[in-house]
Amino acid sequence: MIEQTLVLIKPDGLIRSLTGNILTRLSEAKLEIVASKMIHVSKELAQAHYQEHKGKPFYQELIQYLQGELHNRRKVMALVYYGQDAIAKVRELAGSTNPEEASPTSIRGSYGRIRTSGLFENVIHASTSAPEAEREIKLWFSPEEIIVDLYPTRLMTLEKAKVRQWA
Ligand code: 3AN
Repeated sequence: MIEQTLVLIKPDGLIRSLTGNILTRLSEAKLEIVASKMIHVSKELAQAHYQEHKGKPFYQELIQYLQGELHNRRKVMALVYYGQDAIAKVRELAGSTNPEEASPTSIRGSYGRIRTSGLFENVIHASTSAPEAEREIKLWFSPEEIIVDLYPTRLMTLEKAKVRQWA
């Protein structure tokens, strides 16, 4: 099935200069990158992304982690990968959530670690299912930022909208 999936290179991946290595590993899946950007992650975005974990013991630290507060690196690289069985292929290359259980040849097995607090610091995020991918891609990207039409859109006329342009 042709599908799309969200990948985040988290602040630990960025501060440890792993971006190139991670993208090289992901290129083994022979998928197409149809969107990419660097983004400062607000608390609201981090909470929305990890809404299913609200209330878990590691939730507060997880939000701080995605915002870059644990690594003093307040940004994340967000990408959308597109192609045949994209979700499963990227999850396979990413490896298990727990870096100690992840295959040693996977991205998380190679680069992930467990903090002394117990939080899994696992370098990347990858969507786990088509509904999750849809929710996450729509959360992180607007339709104009993606070079293929993934989901239905609607045209809206915004009046008095202020947009920033090059001076
Ligand atoms: P995945 O990122 O593999 O989809 P999720 O969505 O269950 O896994 O977890 C989101 C993030 O929360 C993980 N990437 C990891 O940083 C952290 N996490 C998940 N489960 C645990 C756990 N049991 N203990 C510590 N951290 C966890």
